[in-house]
Amino acid sequence: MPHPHAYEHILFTLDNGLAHLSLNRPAQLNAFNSLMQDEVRAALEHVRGDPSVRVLLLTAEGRGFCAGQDLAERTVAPGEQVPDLGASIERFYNPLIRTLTELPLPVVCAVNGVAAGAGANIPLACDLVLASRSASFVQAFCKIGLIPDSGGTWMLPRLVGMARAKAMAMLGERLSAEQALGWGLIYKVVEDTALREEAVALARHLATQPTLGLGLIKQALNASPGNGFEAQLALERDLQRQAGRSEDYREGVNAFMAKRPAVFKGC
Ligand code: T3D
Repeated sequence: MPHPHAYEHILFTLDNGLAHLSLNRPAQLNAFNSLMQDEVRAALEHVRGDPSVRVLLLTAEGRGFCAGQDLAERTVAPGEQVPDLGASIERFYNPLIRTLTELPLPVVCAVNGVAAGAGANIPLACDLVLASRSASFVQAFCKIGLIPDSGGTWMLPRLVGMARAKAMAMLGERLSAEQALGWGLIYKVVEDTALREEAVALARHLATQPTLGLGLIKQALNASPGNGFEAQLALERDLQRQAGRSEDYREGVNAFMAKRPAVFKGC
């Protein structure tokens, strides 16, 4: 039985190594208000601290994936002090992106609809991103005088090249799921009605795989853009040394030689 946790603005279950976090403010297209931020932070802390978790699936309820920061929390009456957006980024968005990229396990993201502002960049910090055919990606920040955050200015030029990154960031046009696939932002486009099922199946598969090794693959690939060739070769050596000491490596080799399916424990 999945183990449900009681939250107001997210759904969070743990089931056989799969942690499933679904954003749940559909009427606001899952925009982040402070309570949803607190709940996402708490759920991710649980994921980080629970050694039985072997994969995280991030998705959302309703017709949208996430519309970024809830702008209803950002209206300022004349004479009122403007909120410190740097503090907001430091408190929630940056730690969220760091957590997703540093979790030593695969993070699957199923983008079920429009993804805007921070909501468009959060998937880019995940490892395997599926999007429904009707999903779209909008770097909406420029429309309200802001800059792409949540790692957007780092990820976008690396994924799509500087020319497209600047157009996305300065025009804030909607990018369809097909375009996002063609531009290298996501892994796969799935029919709307099949997205949830396919994402869960992918996550369940990953939950049976050598988690420690997958975490090291993620670490190596995430380090690659910041490393020179020699540094990356040295990192591969060090991480392979670690992988080679895992129980799952021994099991993988034994199972291969015995011509039987491997049974991985994740360590
Ligand atoms: O502030 C900080 O802490 C700094 C960090 C910032 C990070 C950020 O994410 S800044 C960027 C914030 N997000 C946006 O600017 C996106 C705003 N939303 C939109 O541009 C559009 O809603 C969408 C392109 C996402 C979708 O358009 P559409 O036409 O499909 O839907 P809609 O009708 O605009 O929205 C549906 C409802 O969701 C609507 O409410 P209503 O009229 O039905 O009661 C709309 O107000 C609400 N909604 C959508 N986005 C937000 C939102 N409510 C609050 N905050 C939102 N971001």
